[in-house]
Amino acid sequence: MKIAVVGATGLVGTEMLKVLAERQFPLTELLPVASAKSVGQFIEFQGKQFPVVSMDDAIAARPDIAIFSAGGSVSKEHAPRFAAVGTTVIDNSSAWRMDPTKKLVVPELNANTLTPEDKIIANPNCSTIQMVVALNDLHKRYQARRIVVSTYQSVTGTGKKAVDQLLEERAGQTASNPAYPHPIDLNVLPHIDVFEPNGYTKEELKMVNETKKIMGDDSIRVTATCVRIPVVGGHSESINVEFAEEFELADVREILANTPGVELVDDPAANHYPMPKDSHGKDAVLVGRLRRDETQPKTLNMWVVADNLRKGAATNAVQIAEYLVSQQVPAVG
Ligand code: 2RA
Repeated sequence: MKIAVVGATGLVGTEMLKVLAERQFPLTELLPVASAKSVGQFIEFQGKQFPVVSMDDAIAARPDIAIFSAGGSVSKEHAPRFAAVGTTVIDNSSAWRMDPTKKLVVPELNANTLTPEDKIIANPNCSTIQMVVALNDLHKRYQARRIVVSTYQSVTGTGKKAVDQLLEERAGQTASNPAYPHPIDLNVLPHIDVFEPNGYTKEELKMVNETKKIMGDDSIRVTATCVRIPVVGGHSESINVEFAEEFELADVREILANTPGVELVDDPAANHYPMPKDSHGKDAVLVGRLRRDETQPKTLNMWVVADNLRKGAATNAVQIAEYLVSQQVPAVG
């Protein structure tokens, strides 16, 4: 497999290379793609040095798979160019997610819908991925009707500039190149991505719309509040889900213990519950604080944490690539 990683020097791109190496992805050639100022530099991968190449050179090399994490406008412009030479693109931006001709894939839920004709595959938003992984098997058993989610999202979801802002502020300095319109250290921002005319942010609407598309069920009502917190690595979510069917907490626990991609961390008496610190470097979605919503029937409260750069981005994309390999994605040759 000849693989291009577009945006190879960014936070997610770096994590993608790490995940590809860790999972011993069957890769014969790596084409790291980055902006003009990085072209010619070398990236180490599995003990070998690979030169950073330009977009045009990567397309000319006709990789089998290109994993993109370089922002929506780069994906819009260049993903179709890779697809035109036969490459299958896995795109981590929001550019194609809601395009009805493109699949939005979380492998545990819907990789089996992919066909060789899918040349641009969308990787969902990080906060959506961890929610649907946690809810999918419960939804199959009890039918989710309404989801109320509030997120507590790490600054790594914004990128390196935001991590630098937090660390500079924490060191008592004024951020030299702030990512946010307010300080983030010792603060909380109820503002992720841009505001839409209905008062929601784009991040909140991603959670609403992507959840329905991935779960293949437009009848699920979702409402979200997305919040940035001063944490480096790991998104957390408080999820309140109302089901059509009644449940027993013991059964919910059992279902979650057996849900692919989920790790149950739920022993409050021993102070065991999911925390962003414990999600670092993990691929699993951590689920805990399971309890009934006592204000209405058939409703569950849960707390869900995942490493947003791993399952929320890089790991999910690499899992899609692994699925393509398992299905013998046609080599471009
Ligand atoms: C964030 N959802 O955390 C974004 C990253 N994709 O801002």
